[in-house]
Amino acid sequence: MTGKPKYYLTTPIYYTNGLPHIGHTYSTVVCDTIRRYKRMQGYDVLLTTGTDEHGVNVERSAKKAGVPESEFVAKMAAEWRALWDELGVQGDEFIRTTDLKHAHTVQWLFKQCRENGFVYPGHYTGQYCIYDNAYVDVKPGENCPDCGRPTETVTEANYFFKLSAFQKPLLDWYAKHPAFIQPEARRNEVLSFVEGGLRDLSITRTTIRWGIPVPGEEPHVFYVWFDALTAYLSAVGGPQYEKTGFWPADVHLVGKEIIRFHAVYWPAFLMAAGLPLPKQIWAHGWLLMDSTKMSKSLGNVVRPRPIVHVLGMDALRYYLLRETVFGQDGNFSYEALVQRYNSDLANGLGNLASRTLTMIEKYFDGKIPDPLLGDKLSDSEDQAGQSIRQIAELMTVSSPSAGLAVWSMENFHFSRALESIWTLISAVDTYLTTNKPWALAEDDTRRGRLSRVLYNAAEALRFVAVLAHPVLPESTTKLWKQLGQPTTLGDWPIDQLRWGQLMPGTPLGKSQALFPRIEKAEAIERMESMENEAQKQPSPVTAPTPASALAAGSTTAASPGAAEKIGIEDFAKIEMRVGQIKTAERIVGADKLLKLTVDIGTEIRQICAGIAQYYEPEKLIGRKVAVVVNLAPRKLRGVESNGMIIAASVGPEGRPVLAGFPDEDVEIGARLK
Ligand code: ME8
Repeated sequence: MTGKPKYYLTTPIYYTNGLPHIGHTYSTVVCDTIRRYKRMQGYDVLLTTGTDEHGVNVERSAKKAGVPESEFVAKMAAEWRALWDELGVQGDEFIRTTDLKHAHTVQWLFKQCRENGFVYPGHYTGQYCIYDNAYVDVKPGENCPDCGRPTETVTEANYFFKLSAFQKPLLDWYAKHPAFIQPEARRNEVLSFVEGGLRDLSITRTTIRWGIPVPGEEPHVFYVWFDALTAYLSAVGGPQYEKTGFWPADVHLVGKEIIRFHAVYWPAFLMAAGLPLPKQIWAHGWLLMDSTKMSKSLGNVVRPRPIVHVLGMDALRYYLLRETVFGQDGNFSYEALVQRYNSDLANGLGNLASRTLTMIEKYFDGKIPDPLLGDKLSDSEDQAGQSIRQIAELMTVSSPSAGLAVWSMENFHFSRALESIWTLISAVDTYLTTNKPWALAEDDTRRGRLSRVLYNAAEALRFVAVLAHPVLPESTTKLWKQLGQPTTLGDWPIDQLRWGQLMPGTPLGKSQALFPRIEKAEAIERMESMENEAQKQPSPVTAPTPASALAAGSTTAASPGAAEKIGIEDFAKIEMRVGQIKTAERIVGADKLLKLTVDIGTEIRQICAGIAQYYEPEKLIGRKVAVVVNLAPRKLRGVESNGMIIAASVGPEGRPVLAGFPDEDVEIGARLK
């Protein structure tokens, strides 16, 4: 046990009848951000995520896949876990509702509720939505009001939980804990639901086989919400929760459609068992696709993996937190995602870091300059430098005025926190443009000023690295190392961030592009084709293969997440041949693309290549290149491209250098293996 204060937060426990989409990613990334932020504040943080593996849906999906339920859920849970790893999510505890310790906790909680007189046997008939695993308030023959699918009339013997007994205790609790349900709109919704009266709940089933057995009452198994919600407690010791010290939870973060289960049922179950209640339930909005909720049952989903492969995990994390005001619904589009990537990450943070560090490398031999180095000129106080310092320092103040980074993060205003960090970035950009360090460097008598300007810019970058770390763990860690910082950024005490802690003379680390710029149409094309590939996967237990990532062309420097290994059989799927460029011309309106015709031995192909800024078209004619010939044809800026020319991506800006065959005059059409 550490002496640090504890902080426990949870994502929902996701259903395993499908693979994660970016709606799930959203909740999980938000939790991971909070986790990292709280850790930097000195808390001993525990983040629980996991999978909800029981119920009719899983029974059916497993049957469809032709495997036993236990095998099906094990594979699916592994997929969910792997994805969270790829997104940099630091889940401390991955709880599966098929874990033995969870079954014990559910059975124990039931026993407590029963002994306290809140459970009784009965019969229940109702309209049941098997897709949402819930009885719904509709007449026979009517569809589910939430997902629009048909409902089924179900009558069964089961155990009831006396939810009706908790109307007053719950209302009293909400009144005494006004921040219990967030945001305000959801609180009001729950209050009016409870004020309208509560019906007792059926908490066991005899119609389902795949569930946790009610001890001594077989064939009863637990109803999915009594089972699923209890996972939050199983993760922290179950009946022995006092020993771990993590219960009650600080925050259960959920999507708004499951607020009622969390803010009404869950506290009632806990009250009935005499257990402490969580401190807060936070219900965020939905990510929409064309104004409709993205959901597994509707099939209108976008998966995170193609985005991570093409733009990197931080790009997705940034977009999710920056684009939508936390609590409200937000729209997802590839267009807006790449736009944000290029404007805020590549041109904003990435460009500022590379400008500043390159100049320190060049003018100060790669060591952080000394801001107090004297000037021979009677240089007046560096007013602009002072104001950069002020902007940076304000970010760290825990006060609501001006939406500052730390305060906003503390209050889960993620988009405002990022917005304020980006005001610092653009202030430093302007600062460099106004002070022109490259011009100061020409004049030896201005060395003191040059030193101050670059120190200020580097120190501001250090602030950005610390403040943005919870959202952008991967790139800020790179930046931290480039600034020559030996400490672990994730453990850095955010509340102790002060101007001037960057030590002059510190040698910079190795420089590395944080966010290489990417051509919008091409990036969208790649993500969409990977997504299409993924949708075609035969079984839900089979993840998109790395080969599909390659075929979609995601092997450039802009693929920081593409570190998975592939088997030789995957590599063999890619057919690469020697081609010879016959014609090359520029494309009007696409300044990065060249339209080429390439002889690949068996035919002449039209291929577009993003090399226009680095190669003169006329000099390419006759050149032999490596071509991926079995890539599905696609349109780049409206021009059909039937294949891909291989090029190395060099330097921070990802300059393409064509792969070639300098040693020998190789035959056109020869296969590369
Ligand atoms: O409901 N936008 O699991 P689930 C934003 N097993 N968030 C979304 C989203 C979207 N379009 N789609 C899903 C369950 N989510 C139960 C939970 S908890 C004890 C049991 C997120 O797989 C959001 O957090 O359907 C939502 O509440 C959750 O995924 C639902 O995941």
